[in-house]
Order: sequence, then structure tokens, then C-alpha cells
Amino acid sequence: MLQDPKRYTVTAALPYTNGPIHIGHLAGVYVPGDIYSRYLRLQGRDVAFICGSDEHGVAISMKAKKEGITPQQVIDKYHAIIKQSFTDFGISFDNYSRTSAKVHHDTASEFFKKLYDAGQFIEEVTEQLYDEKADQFLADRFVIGTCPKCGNEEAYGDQCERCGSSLNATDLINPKSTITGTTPILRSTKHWFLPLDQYDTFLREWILEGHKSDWKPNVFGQVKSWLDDGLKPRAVTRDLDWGIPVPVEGAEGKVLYVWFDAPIGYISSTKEWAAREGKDWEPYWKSEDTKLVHFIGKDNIVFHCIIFPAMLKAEGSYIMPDNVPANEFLNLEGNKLSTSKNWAVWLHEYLLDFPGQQDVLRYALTSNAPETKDNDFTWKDFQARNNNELVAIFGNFINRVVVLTNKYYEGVVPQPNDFSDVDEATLTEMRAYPAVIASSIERYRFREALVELMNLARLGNKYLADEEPWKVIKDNPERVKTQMYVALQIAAALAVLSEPFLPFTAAKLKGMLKMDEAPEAVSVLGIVDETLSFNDARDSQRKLGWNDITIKTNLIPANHQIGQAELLFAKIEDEEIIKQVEKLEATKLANKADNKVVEPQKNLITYEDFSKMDIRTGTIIEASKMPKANKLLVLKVDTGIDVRTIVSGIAESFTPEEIVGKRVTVLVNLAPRNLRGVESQGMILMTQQPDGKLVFINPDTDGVDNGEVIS
Ligand code: B3M
Ligand code: ZN
Repeated sequence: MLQDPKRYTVTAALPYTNGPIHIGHLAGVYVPGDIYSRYLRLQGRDVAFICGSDEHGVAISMKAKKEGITPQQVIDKYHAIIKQSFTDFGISFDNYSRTSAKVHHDTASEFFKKLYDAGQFIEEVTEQLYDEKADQFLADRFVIGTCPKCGNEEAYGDQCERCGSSLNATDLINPKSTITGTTPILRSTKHWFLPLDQYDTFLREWILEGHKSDWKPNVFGQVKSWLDDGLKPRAVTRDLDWGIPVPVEGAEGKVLYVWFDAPIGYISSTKEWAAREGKDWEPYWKSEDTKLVHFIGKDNIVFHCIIFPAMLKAEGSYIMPDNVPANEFLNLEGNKLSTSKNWAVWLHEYLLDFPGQQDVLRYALTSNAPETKDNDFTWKDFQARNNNELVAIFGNFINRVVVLTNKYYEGVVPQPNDFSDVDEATLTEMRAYPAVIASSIERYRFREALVELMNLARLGNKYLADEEPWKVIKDNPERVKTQMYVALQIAAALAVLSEPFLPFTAAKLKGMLKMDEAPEAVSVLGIVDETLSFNDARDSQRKLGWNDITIKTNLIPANHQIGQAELLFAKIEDEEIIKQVEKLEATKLANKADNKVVEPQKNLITYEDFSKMDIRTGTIIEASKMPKANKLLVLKVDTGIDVRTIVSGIAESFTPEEIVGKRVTVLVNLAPRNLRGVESQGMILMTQQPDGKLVFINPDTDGVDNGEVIS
């Protein structure tokens, strides 16, 4: 692990622009990367937080075919939506580029050409899967089949998302074209292969030896299993019409494999950022005193720990990632998040239902982040995290501090008197939190770090609850000045230390405390120059940094004027959660309907067969539950011929009370059957809704008597 880096290059996986992003993306990759980058900046570190849209690959072409538009229209649509979502949720990239940009095409092409000219590729004609009907080669997501490693029947041609294995399409068992559904044939074609097997020793030394103590077990384990399985040469070009053309002779109609070009997208995005900022990009990717960290989901581990590092090693001038803290997957209400099944909480939709509550989602997702195992997001937990933690602990503490400071001192921070032992102990405990939280963040344990942040809010709550300034004020107002001063220091500490996790809340809290307007704070920071004017002093003020909480004696000085209290968090009511759960239920039904297999038609019958059935109109005149039988109701039905008993399996869809008087369709000449000791003389005709609820077949029988024949 690199000690005391001079700069940080932090990358977050480039999202495919084939659809919007959902909570799984935020939880798995972008909120962790943002927490880490914001924390580093507060530490005064030199950070490049880099991302961009991943705009090539079969996923884009498939979306274009599905929507009947061009790939360019697809990427323009979703690049804009995704970029806006990141902005909306405070994901503070220093640059968000896109792999369709010229800077990337140039960078990726040069990278390929350098390896090509250095003879780093194996150029080979091999048999690849070909769809005769679609008249095209089948790469990556154009083919689906059974994973040879784990048996997943929905593995793609380049990767199995269940076990993460990287595959060659010809590895798949029982492959099928996702374009036409046909079984592909094999056809010869030339490609350029990266000889991954030649990097086995390097990867073992660099990872299995060099990072066995600091890489997450889920990442280290996956890498070890691939290396133990044996690496094979991997094609880095494709027969596709969408992507970066292969920049060498004899490669017409071929493009760079998306997973070859996309990671280079981190480099091109850094170049774009550096050019804009007037910086040199190379140290961020080539200096040994740069710490490179990739934030990704577990399905991207092989590409970031084996393939991209092999590419960088082959090129020769790049550094290796210091860590790849991949998260596992987030599920939603017990089911895997799925773009295709619309089983997701889409970020743009969340903001429509919970406007201004980005931090609540950031908080809930971080609190339950799938850092070491898959985890589940439930709306109930989301509500509980907000109401029981953000509102009840963080918000409650801040509200009391600001309200009381305004009530007792018109918002002016009081001059403290002598500190009691409790005051000193509380301030000492407060000053320890930057190191405690930092220790978790530096080890990519953001759930743990967030718990510690909330413990700081708990410290404030406990201090006020134990000190009870609202009682002491009657007899000892001087004591209360010290109490409120101590409480305000904790509030100021929260405003700084919460920023990586809850950036919108931190900004609001700083506004309430007017922390960026305290010229005296400049003196507190010990950087004031008496000759500076108020504005110069304020402008020269370095905003309170992470470690200032530990080293500065007063974070918010006496005589500083704070603002009025405003709610940081609002209680989320049950109705809001019920609405979200019902939305998902509706999605489930829609999926069932989409995936519903309609019962195939039965064998043909003759008219004679049909004429044997005697079907009449009738009315239910009595109904009761069948004792000890959850599904059965005992009905008395007026069939017009007689009133008879019919036992019907409708108890899970109706109560006896609600069906008395119901007009029904009855098959009256069905041979009687004995059901649980009751003789049933006929059958009520029913059908069912997508959710399985039964419904009566009710011909429009107004004005039709019971007993009329239905034919
Ligand atoms: N576009 C994300 C995915 O697999 C992929 C990441 C590229 S990072 C270079 O969904
Ligand atoms: Zn698999």
C-alpha cells in the first residue's frame, strides 16, 4: 500500500449509456468513490476524481435496435440523463467525460497502436460465433449461453455476471444469438489477442504477494481464482460496427473490444480534465507517488485487476492501482436489481418522490452498502434510517443547538466560562473523531465510517441531555454559556465531517452556522493577517479542513453570529413508503404479464362435445367458509332450476360476505363430488388476474333470470 501519496487518481466505473442509473450504481460504486474523494479533498490532498460515460459495446447497439434509433442517439440520450443524476446526487467528479469523445478515440487508438507496434498482441485467425440469419459475428452480449464455470444459463459472450468470469464466446455451452435466437455457426475471422497468460507471474507478484493484506477479500479471492484457473489470451478487437475502429492495416470492419477501450477512458478523462485545469495529466497516471484507486462493482473485478493492469504493464509507462475496493451487489426488496425488468429505484424518479432528499438516500445506501456481501435495500429500512437516525439523532441535535443559541443569545455564540471535566472530556472525544472516521475511510469501510460520524452526533445529543441547559438557564446562565459553546463546537465538527457522506446536509448546516462567514474564524485558523480587510480575511480563509477539528481549539468562535434553525431532515411517513412498495408491486405484475406464458389451446372438441355441457346463469344466495379448509367456500346457488350447494375454491380471493348476491355462471350438469364431506353439485366458472386473484365470469346478465342457458 502506497504510504503518504503526493496525489490521488480516483476512478469510478464508467456507466454504460444504455439506460439510466439506479440505486445499485450509487451504492456499489459512486457514493463510495465520492465519500473517498471528498474526504481526501478535506484533508487538503491533490485529488482527481475521474469518470465518464461508457458509450461503446454491444449493450449500446442492442439498445439502439430495441428503441429503433441510432447508437449515437442512445448515448446522447443516456449520457445526459446519467450525468444529470450524478450532479443531482452530489457525486463530485473532477471530470465526467464520455468515450465517444475525440480525446478518448485518440487516446485509445494510440494505446492500441503502441502495443501493436511493440508486438504485444497475438494476431490470429480463429473460429468465432456467427449468426447466419443476422449475417454478423456474435460478440459479447450478442450471444448468451451457459457459463462453463458456474452453469449460469444467461452468461454473455465476454463475461458471466454471476461468477464474474471473463469468457470467450466460444466457451459458452449451448450458445444462442440474442439477435435472432438462432444457434450460431463458427466462421473464421482475424483478431488481435492480448496474451494475458504472459502476465501471470507479474499479476501474482503484484497482487497475490503485494496486496494480500490490503485488498478486500472478495476482490483478492476472485483474482486468485482466475490466476489459479490459468489465464488465456484474450481478443481485444471485435467484428462490430459500433466502437473505436482498430487503427491498423487489415482491420476494416473491426473495432476495439469495449473492455479494452473503456478503462483507457479513465486516462482520456484525466487528460481532458488536466487540459482544462492547466495541469499535467501524466503524474496522475505515471508517477509512483500517485495513489490510483478504482471504485467498481464486483462484476468488473476481472477487467480492473487483470486485463487493464496487463494492458498498462504491456504499455510500460503507467502505474498500477493501489487498490480496487469493489463492492458486491445491492438487491431491491429481496430481488436482484434489473434494468431490463425495471426492478430498480431510478435516481431521476427518486427525486420526483423525495425532492431535496438526496442525502437520505446516500445515507441509507451507505449504511447498508454491499461492501463485503450482497445486501438488500428495502423501503422500510430507508424510512427507519431517516426517521430513527437522521431526524432523531443528527437533525434533533442540530435543531436544539441552533434554537437554544437563538433563544438565549439571539444567535451569537456565547463566550464560554471555565470548562468542567465533562466539557473537557466531551471536547476531547469530539477532537478524536477525524482520526476515527479517517481510519475507516482509508480502509474503504464507509459503512463503519458513517456509524462513527453518527456517534459524533450521539455525543452531542448525550451532552445536551446530560447537561440540560434548558433547566440550568434558570439558576446558572453563566454555566449555560459554556454548555452552548461546547455544543456549537460539536455542531461545527459535524458540518465538516459529514460533508463526504451528506454533502447537501453539510452545506445547509454550514449555512445555518454561517461558518463560511466568520472572519473571526480566520483568526481561529491562525492564518489571519491583521492588515487584511474583512473580505480579504474571509476570502483568504481556508474552509475548515478535516484535521482542523482535532487541532483547532474553537471551530466556531465566541461572538460569531449564527443563523436561524431550519429542519435538516423531515420525517418520512408510512404513506410515502407504501406508495413506493406498491410501485414495485405494479412492476412485478407488469413483469409477470410480460413474462406470462399463455396456456396453450387444448385439443379440439366437436360441437357435440360442447353441447353436453349445461351452463346457466345463477345467483349466490348464501356463502360460508368450509371448516379447516383455507381455500374453500360452501355456497348456496340459485340456478333457476333449483337452489343447490356448490363448493368453490375461492376463499383466498373473496370473503363469504362480499359474494352473497353475486351473479355467476354455473356448469350445472357436472357430476356431484364429495368435498370434505359436503356434496358439491356443479361448478362456478372463474378466471384469474395477473396477481392470481380469482374473478367471476359475469356475462352481462342485467334483466336475465337465473336458469337461462348460456351457449
Ligand atoms: N461500463 C460498467 C458495467 O459493466 C462498465 C464499466 C466500465 S469501467 C471502465 O456495467
Ligand atoms: Zn459463471
